[in-house]
Amino acid sequence: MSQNERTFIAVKPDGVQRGLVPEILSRFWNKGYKLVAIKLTLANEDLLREHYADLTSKPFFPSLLSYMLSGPVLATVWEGKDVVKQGRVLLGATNPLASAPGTIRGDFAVDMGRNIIHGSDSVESAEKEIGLWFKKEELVDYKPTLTSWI
Ligand code: RTP
Repeated sequence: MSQNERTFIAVKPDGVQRGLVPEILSRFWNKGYKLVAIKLTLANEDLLREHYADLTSKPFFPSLLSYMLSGPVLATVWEGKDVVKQGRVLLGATNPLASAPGTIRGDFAVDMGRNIIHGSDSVESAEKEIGLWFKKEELVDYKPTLTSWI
């Protein structure tokens, strides 16, 4: 845990196409996290194979791959206290059947294969994922006035 912890959050292609980007950004912003990097991008297979390296042998991997390649992804990095764990709380459970109302997946998703958003599950995964999706110079270093009040 640290004040400057960072996490990687990606709005998946269904979340982008459904116009949920502003809603999702505002949930992280309003919670008190600082946006450090953001870009709309088309993933490619090599990137996704690295991102989901622990899932490549799973039976659902081919459909996960085509889902993630089906449209643009909004890749973001957020910074703040406990942002990895708190980010997962904001997302809700992976399976929308188990995700509570009030969470992003609980409010907007019905299908595990279209669950709108990804969030790093540990500080180590966050570091790996940020490095995969962003170049160092795309991470912006600044001091927002807001965070001193949180
Ligand atoms: P994410 O990486 O997207 O935040 O999801 P997660 O850690 O909560 O879940 P993980 O087990 O890493 O799975 C990654 C994504 O794969 C899809 N999935 N489909 N049985 C299935 O059909 C299945 N299981 C997982 C989901 O899109 C999940 O978010």
